[in-house]
Amino acid sequence: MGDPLTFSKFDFSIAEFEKLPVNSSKEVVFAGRSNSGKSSVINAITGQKRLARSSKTPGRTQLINFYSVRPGCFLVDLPGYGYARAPKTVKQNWQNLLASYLQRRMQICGLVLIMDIRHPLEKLDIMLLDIFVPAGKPILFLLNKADKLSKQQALEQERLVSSRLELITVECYLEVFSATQAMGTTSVRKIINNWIS
Ligand SMILES: Nc1nc2c(ncn2[C@@H]2O[C@H](COP(=O)(O)OP(=O)(O)OP(=O)(O)O)[C@@H](O)[C@H]2O)c(=O)[nH]1
Ligand SMILES: [Mg+2]
Repeated sequence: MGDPLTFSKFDFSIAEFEKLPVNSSKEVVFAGRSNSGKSSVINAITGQKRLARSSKTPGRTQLINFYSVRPGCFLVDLPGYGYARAPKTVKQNWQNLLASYLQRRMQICGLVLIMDIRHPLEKLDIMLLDIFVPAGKPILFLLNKADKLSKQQALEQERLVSSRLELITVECYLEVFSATQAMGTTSVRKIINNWIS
């Protein structure tokens, strides 16, 4: 039998957090800056080239996309943050809704925070962590686009991030990843499967 994640199917999109599904028991949330590779990572771990739409234009994913792994169990692809096209009031409203989703949604069983390995833990990533950490749930830090660095440089970035994660009080995982080269997929799948099992 193949990995359960490879059976993922696009289920639906919502534009507002008020429309969250009621028939959900588990949600793994994928968050990160715009263009960090969230959609590409979802494609890599599900082994499907076109499940989530990836794009060179930042801010492409405007909706919250739900991919079902099995009935009631979802991978949730959030729109990327840090893309400054929306008006300030719209962004503020969105941030408030995102915060209440991340803090109160019982179904969330883990957060995958996707970062470009060359620019990890930026201001908006830290803001997101400040919101999510109090929920006490596990976090997987994914250093994506590792193919853009040499092995040595990637290792240095991993060490740097790892030292900063010592301060985090919840269960943490750190993985060097490349969506384009499917690097790190085995360990990432293992962690997520453990969360949703
Ligand atoms: N070299 C390299 N490029 C990558 C990798 N992952 C994603 N990309 C590229 O980065 C760009 C953005 O990828 P997406 O997956 O669309 O990023 P996203 O975070 O979903 O973006 P938004 O939905 O706009 O927030 C695309 O051009 C991808 O091909 C990777 O591991 N290595
Ligand atoms: Mg996307």
